[in-house]
Amino acid sequence: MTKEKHPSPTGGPVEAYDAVIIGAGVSGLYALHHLREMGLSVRVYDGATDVGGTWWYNRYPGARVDGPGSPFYCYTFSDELMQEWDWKETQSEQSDVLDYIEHVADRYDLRRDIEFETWVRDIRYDEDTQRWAVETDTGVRASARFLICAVGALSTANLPDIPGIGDFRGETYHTGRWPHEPVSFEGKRVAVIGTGSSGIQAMPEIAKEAAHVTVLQRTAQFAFPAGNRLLTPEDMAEARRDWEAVKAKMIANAGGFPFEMRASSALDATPEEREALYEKLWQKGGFGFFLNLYSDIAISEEANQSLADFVRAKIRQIVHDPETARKLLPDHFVMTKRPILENGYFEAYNRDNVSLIDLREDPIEHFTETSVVTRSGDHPIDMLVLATGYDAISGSMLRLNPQGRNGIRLADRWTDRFHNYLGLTIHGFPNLFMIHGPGSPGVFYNMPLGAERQMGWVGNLLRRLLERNLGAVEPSEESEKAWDDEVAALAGVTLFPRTDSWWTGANVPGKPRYFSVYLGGSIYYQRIADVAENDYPGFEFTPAPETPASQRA
Ligand code: NA7
Repeated sequence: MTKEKHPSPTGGPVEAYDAVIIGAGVSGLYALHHLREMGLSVRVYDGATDVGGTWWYNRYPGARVDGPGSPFYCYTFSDELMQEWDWKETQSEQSDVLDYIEHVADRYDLRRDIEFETWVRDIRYDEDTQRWAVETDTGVRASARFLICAVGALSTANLPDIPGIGDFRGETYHTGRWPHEPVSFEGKRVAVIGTGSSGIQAMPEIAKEAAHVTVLQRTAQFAFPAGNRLLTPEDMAEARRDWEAVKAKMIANAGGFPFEMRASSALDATPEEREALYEKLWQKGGFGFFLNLYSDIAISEEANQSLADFVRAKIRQIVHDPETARKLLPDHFVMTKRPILENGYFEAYNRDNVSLIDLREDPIEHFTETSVVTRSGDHPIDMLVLATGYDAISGSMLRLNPQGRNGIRLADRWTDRFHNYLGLTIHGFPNLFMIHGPGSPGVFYNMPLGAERQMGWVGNLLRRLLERNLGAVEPSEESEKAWDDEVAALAGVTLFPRTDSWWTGANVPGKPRYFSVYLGGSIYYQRIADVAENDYPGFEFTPAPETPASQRA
């Protein structure tokens, strides 16, 4: 199938494709590769100047993989790719991950179908032609039968609305929009707002150079030693030795990584046994900490408390000033906000040039041109780093301003819940597919592998449409409701919904407040495979209109 140009009813030319993909990050790149292999004409739009998505944007100092890490944060579709790419560290630096993604783009010649520096600002479905109209900020307009939204679960910056923040005249950076030019902290007084993964990674690096760093903390966090280490040639050889078996393990694992998880309960161990396990894992560091934990840490309050107490004791041990240590002690259930891997975060508070303001005791009142003013007084600063996170999971979808059948707006449908079916599709939005959207395992799963598996499923559904000459597919409202219940039931047995986090939408004022991630990646992939095998219950198919698709731009 080929790309065609047709005149647009409003003037400029409209480029017509079988599929448009929004986003050239980890998911969008795989989607492009997959749909190309199917023989479809595809165009990708991305606002950045190159591939990488979140790895292109997040260039703040200290940015690293903070998941299970290399070498398994990778695509699995190509054995050659695995064999030829050598990862340097277990917790790869941002630039290393970006190198890998760029290598994938080169190797599969992906850039030729990507239009960079092109923001999609509007997507509209036309029921008569069964096509999506895509409007961009550069004036490029496209039409496509299928729309793949690979827009990232963590890409719409959450900018705090604090009185006077716009008046501050010093340099201001959001960690997720970090400049490409080097940023110098030398001799500067820097305020960092936010103590999630980004703030906790960035602060110790900034403190090495800055005159002073003031951390403005809203919620104290549990953070664990990253245990980053170099990967040796032997490590890589071992990872590749039986790649087929490794892949099988990744597929079987709940999080998409080739690790065994401990099945036993913390409550079956004595306090001494628990302490010994936590200490062993703490000394080793890395995401393995969480994978090797007791299976009920995020389920049982008592089990949770045993780990929370252990980490709080560690914080007290590491941080010399008792008052600072007190402010750093988290009081939520451990693991129920995104667990954080740190590289010298707590130690950094022992430096003379780092201080902490607990916003619960001493809230920000406003900014001036040269300072941040909290209840206790004025703190002169030269630079403001906003490590304030994202309108996660749903924000990037809504930013596309989607309008489905009959002009229905996604913003109007997603006021109370992020209604969806299988975390992939939305009623009223035919032939639109989300990768890592709400209702999917998304951020709880190995992102490259998850993108491959979701796209594999989407590809099969598209094949069904094409082979049977069907025009469009969308889920029923009932199936969305049932899916929502399923997501809620899985979350309901855990402690996750009981803590305010970006997983529950609590970090963005006015957002629906519920835990919208499908817990249990392996169950999820079995579920969606079953739906495909049973001929797509929960979906409604519409016949293709008379006119051939190629003339329906
Ligand atoms: P996170 O994890 O959402 O962290 C954002 C931090 O910013 C967190 O400490 C927030 O406090 C804080 N925050 C947000 N808004 C404000 C305002 N208005 N005032 C003060 N503090 C605020 O984002 P990250 O970028 O660190 O990490 C995102 C993910 O990227 C991470 O989980 C990894 O998966 C990779 P809160 O906890 O909401 O009280």
